[in-house]
Amino acid sequence: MSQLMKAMDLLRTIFDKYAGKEGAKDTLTKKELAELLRTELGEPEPQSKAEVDKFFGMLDNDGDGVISFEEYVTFVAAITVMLSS
Ligand SMILES: [Ca+2]
Repeated sequence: MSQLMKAMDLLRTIFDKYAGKEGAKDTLTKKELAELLRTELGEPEPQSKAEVDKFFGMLDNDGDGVISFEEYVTFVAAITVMLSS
């Protein structure tokens, strides 16, 4: 497997790990997103509700109240560009 394939596989694995915690298994709820941010990005705890709402609003492009895999990948790509520039 190429490094890029491995990276994409890892992104999917992390998404599935949190998306499977409650509700639909292929989307992230606000609670699941908060947990992902805290655990995987080392966000300090506790995050304020306003911070989580802000992140959630940035990710939820179609405004359906949950984060799809596509929305999550878009977010990860944006973070990557931010961190490397
Ligand atoms: Ca959405």
